[in-house]
Amino acid sequence: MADRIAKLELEAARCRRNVVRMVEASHHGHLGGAMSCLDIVTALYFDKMHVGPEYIQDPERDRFILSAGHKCMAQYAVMAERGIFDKSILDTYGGFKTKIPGHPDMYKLPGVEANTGALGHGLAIATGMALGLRNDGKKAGVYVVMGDGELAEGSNWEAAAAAAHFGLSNLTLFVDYNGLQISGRVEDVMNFMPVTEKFRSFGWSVREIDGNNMAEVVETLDALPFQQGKPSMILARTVKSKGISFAEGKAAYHYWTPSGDELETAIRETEDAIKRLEAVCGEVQA
Ligand SMILES: Cc1ncc(C[n+]2csc(CCOP(=O)(O)OP(=O)(O)O)c2C)c(N)n1
Ligand SMILES: [Mg+2]
Repeated sequence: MADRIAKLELEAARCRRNVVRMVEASHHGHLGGAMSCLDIVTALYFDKMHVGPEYIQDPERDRFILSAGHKCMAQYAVMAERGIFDKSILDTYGGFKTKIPGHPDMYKLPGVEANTGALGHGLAIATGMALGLRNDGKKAGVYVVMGDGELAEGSNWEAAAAAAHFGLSNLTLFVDYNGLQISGRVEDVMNFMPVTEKFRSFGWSVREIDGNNMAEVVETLDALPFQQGKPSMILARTVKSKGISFAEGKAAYHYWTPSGDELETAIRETEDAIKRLEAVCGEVQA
């Protein structure tokens, strides 16, 4: 288990460096939300889901829906690290005719399952997918990452009711609870706490974890579905801009246009994290 967690932490560190690489190339991007959900997305792509470059068209593949599409640098970083597209494409982030625009586009990047960016649609899309897969007798799971500010979209609650009504145990929702949205603290803009009780009352099976703790993320994924006949919801407490010291927990870094020596600092910090975790992985294997 220690070996498995250490390797995933190293993959997450490499993916954080990929996020910074995209900002290096384009000079801007949604840093905060990408970094907060990145450990979860890494564990899904590297440890949990049946996905990969060879399975893009496979009807049995698991489906990942990034409902909060602005967090897409996390998904691109992980897909590139997982070999689903060439890493050189990271340097085209947000550019003209790129495969990796500022919100994910299934018509541009093979492996993206749905176009997102307008908040509040991913869970409804995923609910339909999960129902369809079950009706077709497929074992594939559907995994959604949503933002905590995004909970304010009313369409989520219609989807939450439908997913419970249909008893979709093949559907898993992570709420990336970093406490911040675009304009400040979620509890000030639109408070949806207690979120766990709301989902429970809708008929979901619910857990609460530290979403930046890889061991907790992996244990949670291993325990899915939490209850047969119910969809699973994980309230994942995270830190916005996790891994970038000057930006952690600050609403101002929701969208980052680097100034001063910020970019150099972010490169150094993410590269140091990789080196540290490479050493740990070497020790664990030895
Ligand atoms: C329907 C809709 N309304 C508003 C926006 C603008 N918007 C982009 S990101 C964001 C904040 C989302 O906050 P949260 O879900 O907490 O994600 P985080 O910023 O923490 O990644 C908003 C309001 C949008 N993309 N879609
Ligand atoms: Mg948030």
